[in-house]
Order: sequence, then structure tokens, then C-alpha cells
Amino acid sequence: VDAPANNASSGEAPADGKVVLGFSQVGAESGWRTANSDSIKESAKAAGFELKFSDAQQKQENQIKALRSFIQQKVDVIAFSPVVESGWDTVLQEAKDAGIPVILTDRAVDSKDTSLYKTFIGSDFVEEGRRAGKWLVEQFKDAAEPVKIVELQGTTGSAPAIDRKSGFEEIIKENPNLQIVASQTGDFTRAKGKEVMQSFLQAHPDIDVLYAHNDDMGLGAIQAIEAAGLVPGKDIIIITVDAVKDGMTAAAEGKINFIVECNPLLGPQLMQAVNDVLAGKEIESRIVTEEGTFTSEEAKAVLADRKY
Ligand code: GZL
Ligand code: ZN
Repeated sequence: VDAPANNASSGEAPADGKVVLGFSQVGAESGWRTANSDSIKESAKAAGFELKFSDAQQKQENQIKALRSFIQQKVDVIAFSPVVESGWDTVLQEAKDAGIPVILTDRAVDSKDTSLYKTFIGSDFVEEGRRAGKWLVEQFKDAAEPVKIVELQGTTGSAPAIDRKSGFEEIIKENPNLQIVASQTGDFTRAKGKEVMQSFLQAHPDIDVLYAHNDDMGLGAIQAIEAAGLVPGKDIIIITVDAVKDGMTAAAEGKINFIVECNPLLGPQLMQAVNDVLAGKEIESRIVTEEGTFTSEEAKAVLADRKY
């Protein structure tokens, strides 16, 4: 028997009582993603929701299939983290036509029609890039010669990759000595980060700084740097984004010099938004998560308390 058709868009809670939430997750590519998935599963359980959870292995077509399946199953609310920014308008329109509200978490879409989703809960990735840039400008403010930077970008076309790059470049252009000599995607994974860093090291024996869009690519790059006989955090200054346990451990060891936090614990805010949407309440169209930054010393001081 199908769950009774819900008319959540009019804000009525579903007749059968148990809220059914369909969630399409990017994949399991990084420590951040694991922590994010755990937060969503734990929070859905705590909220008493039935969670239908799908892992897209970082493929957009798998996410679109999952969203269509949630529409077929007539879930009460759909939430997802879009692996890339574009190509969502058709399936989001299908959800809207089916009267199923959609909530974005973690990453944004570039749809012009913002009525296709109720809210976007996630970090300000441009600001994360600016924070990385600001620390670097400060570190090298007295540099009298070019500072050679290599950049490991996140997944091509994803909001964090696009925005972390633009925020960083916006700030470092203050000092023309700060030069990005190579920039390539490592797809947010350790394996790819290591592979691309190996190629950077072969092409540039003179690298001063690595800016990696997440800890996992930075940790992969550290393996390549050490294999090349160089000392990470000394011969090559390393900045990463996320501040997951493994990244913070490397920072505490001095292998990563500066980490910009990106909070994966979006579960509680998502479940609150689901309740608000089903209750027909107006909700903020943008919910920004709180997060900070850590030098090696600061990472050492808080490492024991880190939850993820
Ligand atoms: C950021 C998130 C990114 C993380 C990566 O909110 O989308 O994806 O920074 C993860 O670790 O793979
Ligand atoms: Zn070079």
C-alpha cells in the first residue's frame, strides 16, 4: 500500500504520522562525508523520522535516480547534497509538481528558480577560501620573491571547489608574489590527492605552498611529499579545509600548518528544517553553519575534544 499522498507543501503533517525523509548523499569520498552522513542518520533517528538514505558514489546521475525514486515513493520531504552545482532544474521541478518540498544541505545548486527548494543549509565556501588566503597573505607578507603555490581542487563543478578557489584567489591577489603555479582537481579523495601532488612535484621542484580544498587530498599529498624526501609543513607549507580528525591530527603534528573548518554536523539543522517545512512555517532561505580555523598549535590544543 502506498503511503497516502502527502500535501506537505500546504504544510500538513502526513496523515500516517511517521515523517518519511528521502536523502541523497554525494558518496563516501572523505572523512568529512562520513561525519556528515553519520550526523544525518543519527539526527533522523532522534527526530523519529523514517530515513531513506542513498549513496551516489559521487555520480550526479545516481543522485537524480534517487530523487526520482523518492518522488515515486511519495516521501514527505526530499533533502540532498548536490555533487555538482548544475543540471538539477528538471528533477527539482518534478519534485515540486509532486508537491514534495526539497531541502539542500552542504552544497548549493545554480538553479535560477529558488522556488525549487525551501532552503540551503551549509557553509559559506567562498569565506572558507578567503580565510585560507588571509592566513597565507599574513604568513608571507614580507616575501621579497615569488611564493610558488600548488592547488588541489575539489570535485570539478562542485560548489565547494568553485567557491574555495574564488575566495582564495580574491585574497591572495593582494600580494603579486603569491603565485598559483599549478591547480588541478583531486576529487576530494586521498588517493587522487596523492597522485596529483606527485605530478606537481615532478613539474615543480620549487613548490613553497600547497592549498588543498579538503583534508583528505592534503593527507594524500603529504604521502607524496614525504615520498619525495621533503618535510610537509616545513619544506612545503600546507593549508587544508574541513578540520576532520585525521586532518587535525596532521596539523597537531605540524604537517599541516593551517586548517579552515567546514562543519559536517548538519543533521540537527536539517531535521529542524524538515519539521518547520511540514508545519508550514516560513524558514530562512539560507542557513549558514558556524565554523572556525586552526593553526597547528590550536589544533593540538583541541584535538582530544574533536567529535569527528
Ligand atoms: C563541503 C563538502 C566537501 C568537503 C569534502 O561542505 O561538500 O565534500 O569539504 C567533501 O571533504 O568531500
Ligand atoms: Zn615551478
